[in-house]
Amino acid sequence: MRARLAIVVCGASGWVVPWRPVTRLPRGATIEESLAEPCNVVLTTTNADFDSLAAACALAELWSQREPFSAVPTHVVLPRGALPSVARFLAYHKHVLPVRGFKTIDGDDVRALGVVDASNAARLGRATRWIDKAESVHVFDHHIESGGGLSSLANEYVVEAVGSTTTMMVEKLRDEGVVPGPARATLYVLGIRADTGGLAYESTTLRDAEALCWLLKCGASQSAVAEFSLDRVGVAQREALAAALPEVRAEAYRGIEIATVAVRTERYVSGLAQIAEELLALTAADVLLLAAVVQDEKKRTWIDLIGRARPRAVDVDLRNVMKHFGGGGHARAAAAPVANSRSADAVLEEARALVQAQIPGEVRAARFMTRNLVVVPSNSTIADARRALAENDLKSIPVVDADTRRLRGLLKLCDVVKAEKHRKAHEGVRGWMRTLVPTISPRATLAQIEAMLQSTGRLPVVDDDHTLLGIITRTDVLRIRNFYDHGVIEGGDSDPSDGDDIRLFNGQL
Ligand SMILES: [Mn+2]
Repeated sequence: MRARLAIVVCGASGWVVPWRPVTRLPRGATIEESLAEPCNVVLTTTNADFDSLAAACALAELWSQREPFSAVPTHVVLPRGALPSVARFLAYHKHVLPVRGFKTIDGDDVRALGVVDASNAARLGRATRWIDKAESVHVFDHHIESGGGLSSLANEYVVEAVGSTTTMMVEKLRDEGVVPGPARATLYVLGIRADTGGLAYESTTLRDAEALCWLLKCGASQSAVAEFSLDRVGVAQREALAAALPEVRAEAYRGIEIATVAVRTERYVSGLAQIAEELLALTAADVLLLAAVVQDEKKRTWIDLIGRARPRAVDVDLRNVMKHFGGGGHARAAAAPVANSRSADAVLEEARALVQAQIPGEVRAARFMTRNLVVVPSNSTIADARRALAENDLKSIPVVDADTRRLRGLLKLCDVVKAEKHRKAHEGVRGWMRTLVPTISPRATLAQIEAMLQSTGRLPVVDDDHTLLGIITRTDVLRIRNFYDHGVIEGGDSDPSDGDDIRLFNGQL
C-alpha cells in the first residue's frame, strides 16, 4: 500500500499528496483501488489568459463526448493562476466549468494529459511533472515557432497558424456536433477575441472569424462578452501605470518609435501585460518594451520582460527578441522571464538593441516611386493634354519643360474639362495647370510621405533642380506597405514593372 493515504503533504521535495473525501469502500476492494480516481487533465498555461482557459475547457468538453477519453472525467487545471480579467470571469462561472484545483489531483491518476496554447513545458509550471506520469499527452497550440519542446513526448501534437488555440478546439466541437451551452460559448468567444484583438490582429485568419460566428449561433452572450472582454485596470495596476508613464523613454530608430520603460513598484502587480498594452496605446509608440522586477510567494525575484508592437513595425518580430531571453509569444506580443542578475534597465537596453537590429534601413521615396510616367511638355495645348489623359486612362498628368524635364505643374482632368467648357482647348496648358504642387525629394521617408498623403494622393518626386524623377501615388504606398497582394489593388494607375521611363506624350519634342 502506498504511504500517502490521507495526509496532505506539500513538502520541500515538491510532490503533493491529494486530499480525497472519505468514501465507503466497495466490498472486496482494496483501499488503494478505491482511492484511485482516474481522470484526464487539460492544463492551461501559468497565468492563464482567455485563450488558454477557453481552449482547455473546449478540449475537456470534446473529450467528455469522445471515446476513449469519455470513459473517465476530464478536469481543467490552472497550474499557476490566471490573468485578472480571466480570474474575474472565473469568479462568475467556475460552477459551469470543469475547473479543478491543482492539489486535488494526483498525477498518478492522470490518463490523458492535454496541453493547450503552449508546446513546451516551460509554460506549465509545477504541472510539468505530470507529463511523464500521464498515459498519453496531447498538445494543441498556435505558437508556430515556439520551439515545440513537447513534440517528441506527445502522442498527439498539433500546431497550426491560426489566431487562437481556442479556434482549433472550437472547430473540433463543431465538426463533431458538440454544441456548447451559452456560458461556454461565451468563454470560447472571449478566447478567440483575446488572441485576435477582436479579429483585428494581422495573425487573425478566416478560421477564427468562422469559429466565432458559429459560437454566436450557439448562443454566446454578447452582453457577457462586452462585460468580460473589457480589461479592468485595477487599483494596483493604475498606480503602476501612473508611475510608469513619465518613465517611458521613446526613441525613433529608422522611422520606428521604440519606447522602453522600467516599472518599479513596492508590491507585486499582476497583469503587467495589460499595463504594457495601455502604455503602447497611450504613448503611440510602435514598439513598447516593459521590464519589471517581480517576486513570487517564495520571495524569489526575477524580471518580467514584456514586449508589444503595432503592425506598423512590420519588420519587428518580438517572438525572436524574447526567445533570446528564454521566452516566447507572437511577433507583436511576447514576453520572457529574465534572471534578476542585472538591472531592469540593462535588460531593456539589450532588448532594444535586438529590436533595432531587426529594423532594416528606412524606406525612402526613391525605392518605391513609380518611374514610368506619361508627362506633357509645358508648351502643349489643352487638346494635347486631353488626348494624353484619355489614351493613358489618367486623371492627372505632370507638366514638364521638354528639354530639362523640370516640373512646371500638374494638370488634372477637371482642369481640362473646365478649359473645354470655356472653349479654350486650343490654349496652352500653362494657363490652366496647377503650379502650387507639393513635391518630395527622393530621400523623403515613408513616414513623411504618409503624412502628406492626408492632403494629396499624387506626389511628384523631384531632385534639387526640380527635375521630375517619378511620382508616388496611394497605390505605391499600399504596395510598399504590403497590405494587399500585389495586383489586387484597385484603381491603380501606375505599375513600376512596366519600365522606368518618363515618357513625353505625343513625341512632339
Ligand atoms: Mn494563445
